[in-house]
Amino acid sequence: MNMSFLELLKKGPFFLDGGFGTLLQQAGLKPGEAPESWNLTHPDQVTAIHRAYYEAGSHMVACNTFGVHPERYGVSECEAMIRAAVRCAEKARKEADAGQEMFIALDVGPCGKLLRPLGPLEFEDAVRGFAEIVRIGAACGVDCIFLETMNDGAETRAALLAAKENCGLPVLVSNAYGADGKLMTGGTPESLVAMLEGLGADAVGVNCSLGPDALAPIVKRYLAAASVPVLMKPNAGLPQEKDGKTVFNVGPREFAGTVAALVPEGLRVMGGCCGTTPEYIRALKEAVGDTVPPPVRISGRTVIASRGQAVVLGKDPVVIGERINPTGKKRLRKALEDGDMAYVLNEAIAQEERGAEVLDVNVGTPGVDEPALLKQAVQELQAVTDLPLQLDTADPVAMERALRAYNGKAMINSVNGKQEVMDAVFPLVRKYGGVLVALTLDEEGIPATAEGRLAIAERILKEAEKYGIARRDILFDTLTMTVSADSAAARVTLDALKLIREKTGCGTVLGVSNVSFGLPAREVLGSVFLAMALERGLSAAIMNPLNDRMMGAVISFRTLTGRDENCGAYIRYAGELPAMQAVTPSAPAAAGVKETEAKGLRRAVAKGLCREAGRLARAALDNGQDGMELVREEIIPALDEVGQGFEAKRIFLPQLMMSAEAAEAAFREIKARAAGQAEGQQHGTPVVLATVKGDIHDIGKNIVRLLLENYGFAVTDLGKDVPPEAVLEAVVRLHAPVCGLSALMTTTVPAMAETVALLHEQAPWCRVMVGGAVLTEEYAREIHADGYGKDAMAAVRLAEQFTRGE
Ligand code: B12
Repeated sequence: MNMSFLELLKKGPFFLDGGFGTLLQQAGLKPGEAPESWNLTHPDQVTAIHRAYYEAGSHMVACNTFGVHPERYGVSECEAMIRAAVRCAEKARKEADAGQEMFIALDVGPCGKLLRPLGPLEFEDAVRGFAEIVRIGAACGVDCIFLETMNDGAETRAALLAAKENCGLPVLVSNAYGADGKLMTGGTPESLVAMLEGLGADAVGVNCSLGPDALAPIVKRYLAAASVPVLMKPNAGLPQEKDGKTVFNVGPREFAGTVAALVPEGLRVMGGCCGTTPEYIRALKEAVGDTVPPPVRISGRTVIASRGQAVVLGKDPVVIGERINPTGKKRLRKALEDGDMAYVLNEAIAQEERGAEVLDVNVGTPGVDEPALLKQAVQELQAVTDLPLQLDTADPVAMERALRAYNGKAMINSVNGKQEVMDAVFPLVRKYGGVLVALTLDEEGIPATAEGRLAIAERILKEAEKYGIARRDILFDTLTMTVSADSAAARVTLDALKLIREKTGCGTVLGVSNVSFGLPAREVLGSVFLAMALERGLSAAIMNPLNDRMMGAVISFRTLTGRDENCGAYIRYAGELPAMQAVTPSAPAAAGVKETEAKGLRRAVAKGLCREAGRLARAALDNGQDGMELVREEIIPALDEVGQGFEAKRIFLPQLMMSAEAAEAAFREIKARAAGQAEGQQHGTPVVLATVKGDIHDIGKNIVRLLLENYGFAVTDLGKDVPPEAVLEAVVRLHAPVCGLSALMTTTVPAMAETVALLHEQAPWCRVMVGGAVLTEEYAREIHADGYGKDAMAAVRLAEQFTRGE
C-alpha cells in the first residue's frame, strides 16, 4: 500500500482534497464550534464531505483532525476524535463511486503555541505532543501523515521529526507563506526545502494563506530547489466579508487554470484549501487532463540552511567563521569554562558583521559538559544570528543533541575514513540531514600523497551511499598541515583538493589557518595559501573573517574571477577598510579594542544580546552615566533601528523579540539603580498606568513608570493588554487623580479611545494622559485625552500639572 502511494505521488498528477471548514459550516457547524468535534457528533456529515471529494477525483483526503492536538485536548479525547475521524474517511472510501486509488491522511496542523525563543513551548515538548497524535493516527491505519498550514519552521521540524520517529508512514509537509514569500518566523522556500528534505519529508509544498496566483511564484521556488514531489493547496483567493459571510474571490475554473498551468513545470500533487469545494477539485482534474508532470528532478546543489537563509556551496566561495573554536584561544576557553555565553554570541555577531556566511561552533574543551554546552550554544546562537551553523564536534552524543536543537540543515564537522567514526556519524546525517565535512584520514593516519587522500574520499562516499546520503551532501577536507614542519605539506593538500574535486565531483572545504602555524606574519602566508586553494576550486574556507588580509583574499578572488559585477563588492570593501582597521567590531575583549559601554549597549540591544546588554548597562552606570540618558541615547535608538528593519522585512520576529529582551535586561539594571536613588522622595500621589487592550508593548510604559516613581508618584502598573474595565476598576479603587495609557500599534489605538471614554464617563476626577510611538498630539486630542506625552519626561510633567489641578 505504502509503495503504491509513494509511487503514485512521485508519478503525478496526484489530487488532494479541498477545503473542509466551509463545507462543515454549510452543513451546520456553528461559529466557535470545534470542527473536529463533529467526528463524534455528526459523523455522517463528515463522511459525506470526504465522499464528495473522492467522487470529485481526490486520490487522498485529509481526516478532520487539523485541530486535534494535546495542547488543546486530553490524550484520550484526541484518541477518540482521531479514531472517529479515520472511521469517517474509511466509510467514505468504501462508499465512494470513484475510479482512482483512494488514500487517507492524518491531518496535522500547528499546535497553537510558539516554540522557544518565540514562545513558551520547548522543542522536545512540541515533538512529544505531535508524537502522541502520530502514534494514534498510525494505529488507526491511515496511509500517510499530512503536516499542513505550518507557519513556523521550528514547529514544522518538531512535527516532522515526531512523525518520522513514531511511524513508518510517508510524510507530506505543507507550509503557509505570507505575501512576502516568507513564513511568519522568516523561513524561505529554499531554507524550508533544505531542512525538510534533510529530515526525510516525502513531499514538500505550500497551502492556505494565499490564492493560486500569489502562491505560484513560491511553488516555482520549491520546484527549483526540491528533489522530492512538490505539492500545492491554495485558497480560493482571498477571503472577504459579504453580508456577514466569508466569501472567496477565485472561482473553480480560474483556480484550476492557474494550478494546472504549473503541472508542466513539475507540480504533481495538488488540491485546494480554504474556500475550495469538490467543484474546484473536479475543475482542477479537468484542467490538468492528460498532462503529466516531468519526472522529479534531483537537485545537484549542496545547500545548508538556517531558519531563514539557504547557502549554496560550490558556486561562490563561502566563508565559514572559525572564531567559535577554543583551539589555541585562551579567552574563549575561559568563557566556555565559565559558561559565559555572552562572549560566544559576541564572537558570532562580530564575524557576521565582517562577512562570515556560516559559523563554525566548537565548544569542546576539557572540563565542560560538551553535549549540554553545544546544545545551549546552538540554541542561543540561533536566537541572535540567522547564519547557518557548522556543528563541530568529535562527540556523537554532542552532535546529536546539537542537530536536534538546530533549526535548519546544518553543516556537520566532521566524519573521516575511520570505520568507527563513520558508523557513529552517518546514521545521524541520515536521520537529521546535513552537509558533511569529511576529512581524508583513516585508521592509518593522513596519507602523504594526494592519491592516498582520494582513496579515502572514495571509501567514505561508498560507505555513505549505504545510508542513502547523497553525494551532494558531502564535502571533503584534504587537511591543511603546517608548512613549517613539512615543506611539501601545502602542495599535497592543494593537489588532493583538485584531484578530489575532479574525480568525485564533490565540493571541498579547508581550515586554512593551520598552514602558517609556527611562522611569523601568519596571515601573509595564509592569504596566499587561501588564494591558491580558491583557484583550485575550494567551495568553503574555515577562516577568521576579522582578518582583513584573509577576507581581502576572498573578496579579491571573487572580483578577479568575474563574480563581482563592476567590482562593486571590492570597492565597498576597500572603502570600509580604514574604518575597520580603526575599530574592530568584535567582542571588546576578544579583539582587544575597547568600545565605550554605552555604544556597546546600543549594539547589544540592536543585536539582541541579552546578558551583554545587562552587563554593559551596569558598567555604564558604574562609570557614572545617567540611566535615563542611556535609555534616550542608546536603548531607544537601537529599538528604532530594529523596528525599521522589521518594517522593511530585513528582520523577523525572533530577532525583534531578542532585541526587546536585551532592552529589558538593560532596563532592569537602570531600574534597580534608580530604585536605590529614589528612596525618601515619595509624595505618594497615585497614578494608574497600563498598556491598552490588545497591545503587549510595554518597554516604553515601563520607562514612564520608572521616571514617575523617581519623581515620587505611587504608580500602580496594571501591565500590558489591559481591558478598559480593569483600568477603570483600579482608578476607582485608588481614587487616582492621574492615569497613563500606552499604545504602540495603529490597531490598538481604538482600545485606547475606548478606555479614555470609559474613564471620563465613570471616573470624571481622573485626568488621562496618553503616549506611545504611534500617537500624536492631534490624535490624543481627537480621542479626548487630557494630555499627550512624547516621552517619559513629558509624562512626569503632565502628572505634576494634573496633580496641581492645572
Ligand atoms: C520591541 C518591539 C516589540 C516587542 C515588544 C516587547 C515588549 N515587552 O514591549 C515584541 C517583539 C513582543 C513585539 C511584538 C509585536 N510588534 Co512590535 N515593536 C517593537 C519595537 C521594535 C520597539 C518598541 C519599543 O519598545 N520602543 C522603545 C520605547 C521606549 O518607545 P515607546 O514605546 O514609544 O515609549 C516612549 C514614548 O512613546 C513614551 N510613552 C510610551 N508610553 C507612554 C505612556 C504615556 C502615558 C506617556 C505620557 C508616554 C508614553 O515614552 C516612552 C519613553 O520615551 C517597535 C518599533 C519602534 N521603533 O517603535 C515595534 C512595533 C511597535 N511593533 C509592531 C508590530 C506590528 C508588532 C507585532 C504585531 C508583530 C507580529 N507580527 O507579531 C507584535 C504585536 C503584538 C501585540 N499584540 O502587541 C509595529 C507596529 C506597527 C503599527 N504602526 O501598528 C512596530 C512599529 C514595528 C514596525 N515598524 O512594524 N514588538
